[in-house]
Amino acid sequence: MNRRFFLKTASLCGMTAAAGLAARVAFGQSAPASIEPGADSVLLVVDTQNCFTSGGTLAVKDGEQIVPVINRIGKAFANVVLTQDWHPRGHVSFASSHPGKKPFDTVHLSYGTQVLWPDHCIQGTEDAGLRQDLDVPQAQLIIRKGYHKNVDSYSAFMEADRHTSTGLGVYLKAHGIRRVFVTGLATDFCVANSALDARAEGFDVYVIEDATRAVDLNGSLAEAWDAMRRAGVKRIQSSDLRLVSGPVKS
Ligand code: VGL
Ligand code: ZN
Repeated sequence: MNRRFFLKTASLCGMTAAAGLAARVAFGQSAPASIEPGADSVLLVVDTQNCFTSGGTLAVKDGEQIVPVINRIGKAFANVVLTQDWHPRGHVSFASSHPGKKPFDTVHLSYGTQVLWPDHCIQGTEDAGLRQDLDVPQAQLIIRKGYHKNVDSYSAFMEADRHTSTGLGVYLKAHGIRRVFVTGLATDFCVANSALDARAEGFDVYVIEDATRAVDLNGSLAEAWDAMRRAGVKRIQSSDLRLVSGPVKS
């Protein structure tokens, strides 16, 4: 599977009070709603599309339940970036492109193991559209990914070949962003890979767990959380955010 669980475990010894709070948050224990998104923060809304929600071609269980959570917290972010999984017909990640294979089988490609999916999120179709109930009108950028026929891209930052950049890291840095708050679908694939790559590009990264839902294929969800923890991604809930009312200054 195209997961990259290689980053070193962070040391928990000798930490400051602030680091202690961060660690409690990272381990999902209760903490005051103390994380306040600011002008240095972006809300990344990953693949919140019809294809990944009820009635879609690759529906994630309860996927649509994240939309009201994203809409609520979105109001506290001046900076919002959306992504769309955006495949051409005959994409290499589709089981239908590999004779004899079925969805959720795997194949070996030049860049590693690829999970095969049902045909999904085909460019320009209603299925690939963003959820109509998603309400973050201030979103300033939509990154489309997975549009190269022979390369998949779970991550919003880097394609599965591990060297074709989407440009998102450079874009965020050019806008003074230091903290990335990740939401969307699916926790164990595009959300996790985006969070890991955001860390690799030097951002402070939070995954807002209740604003994500998972596929959970053969233990992929536990494995993804473990990799994110080891990489220093903070696992938080939307209730951990201190949402200032009114427009955020930037
Ligand atoms: C995704 C499987 C295939 C995702 C995209 O958005 O997590 N998962 N394509
Ligand atoms: Zn896809």
